[in-house]
Amino acid sequence: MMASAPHGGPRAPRIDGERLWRRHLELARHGALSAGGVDRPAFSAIDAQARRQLVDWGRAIGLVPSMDAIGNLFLRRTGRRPELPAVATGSHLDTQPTGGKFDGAYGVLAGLEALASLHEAGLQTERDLLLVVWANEEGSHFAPTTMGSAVFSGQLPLAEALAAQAPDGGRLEDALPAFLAAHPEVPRQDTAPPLHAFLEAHIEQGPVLEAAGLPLGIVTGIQGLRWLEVDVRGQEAHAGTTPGSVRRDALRQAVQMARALFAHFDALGDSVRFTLGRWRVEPGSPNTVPGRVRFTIDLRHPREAALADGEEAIRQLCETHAGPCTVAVERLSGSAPIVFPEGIRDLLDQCADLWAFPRMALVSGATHDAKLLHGVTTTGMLFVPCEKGISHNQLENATPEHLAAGTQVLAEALLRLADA
Ligand code: HGY
Ligand code: MN
Ligand code: MN
Repeated sequence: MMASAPHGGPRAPRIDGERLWRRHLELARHGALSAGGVDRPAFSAIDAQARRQLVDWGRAIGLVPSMDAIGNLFLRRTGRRPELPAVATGSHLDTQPTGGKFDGAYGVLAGLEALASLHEAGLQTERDLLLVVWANEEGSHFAPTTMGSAVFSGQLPLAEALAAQAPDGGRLEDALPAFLAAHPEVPRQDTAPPLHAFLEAHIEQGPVLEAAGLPLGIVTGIQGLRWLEVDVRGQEAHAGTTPGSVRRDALRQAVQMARALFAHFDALGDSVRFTLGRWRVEPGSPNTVPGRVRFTIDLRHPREAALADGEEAIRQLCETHAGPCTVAVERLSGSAPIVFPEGIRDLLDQCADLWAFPRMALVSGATHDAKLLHGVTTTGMLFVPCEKGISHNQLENATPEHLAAGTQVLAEALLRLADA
């Protein structure tokens, strides 16, 4: 059952945009980089520090923290009828290695600010409100991306997540206990709380809203995603004594595969997104012919069929260019495209109307925890612009006004959902 179509004026209290902006700067200190970005790896001590800061801010407005077995952090605001499924909002606090201040953090701080404004206005809702920090959304160290929300929604078994291995060989099952223990004041709560709805606010991480000159986007859906790894094996050899004609050079063949893959996907135009993000060359010595090369593929498209065709083309082209080496292509993870329910998009649109913010509908090019929550509850997303659409980059930037606009609409929608 969705919240009733908003009638009358806005009901949410005015949020404090200055406090919201200030908290982004304070949170960005945890993992601050010299060029203004943030490196806050999932499950690291820095990630735990940022979370402890959030728990302190939450406690100050009466939020009660808990954490589940994969490290998803929940801050609960009790409503008049705690027996009803809660309304949740949030995002993630882990970042890319050269991340920015806003990817993920905005959705968490916008949710905190919405709950703080209700607290200060003395407004209690029917349903509990839950602020959530999903663990390891980026997946850049321990794959897959959106790991915490995938475990919460039952789409990734906990045991499989714990078996995740980082490029340096470290296993999550060895790193997680210290991370969980770094939140001594947060009790464990392993049963997933039932949710009535989940809303996520996020920077767009693309150029559309800024180009349109709009402060807000109502997200219609999220494109599909597949992560693969290509593993090319040849034979290590002496760089000085081994003639090219007898080499089984894994890097030479991997480069030819990459060239063919770029040519293939370039020809498909801008609707497909194809990225070779991480290369591992072994043994990585200047005077030894590489015997093994592994490289990752991040493939995205709004249509599942195009993803399937893309994966098939990847497999064929890698085989074609294997030369004297062998090649294996492994699918690491993936998620199908989703469309958010009309009802929640309409509610967000109407709440934006109540606060007189112009907006547009758009698809998300980036993936988000809301995609995984889509499988277990009614989900929706709000976007605000970021400067030049730059993200996963230290230059990521947004304006206090846009962050406040998205937060105000989020607060209005949460209030209406929690009273439905
Ligand atoms: O990869 C993504 O789309 C997200 O930003 N982690
Ligand atoms: Mn994100
Ligand atoms: Mn990201």
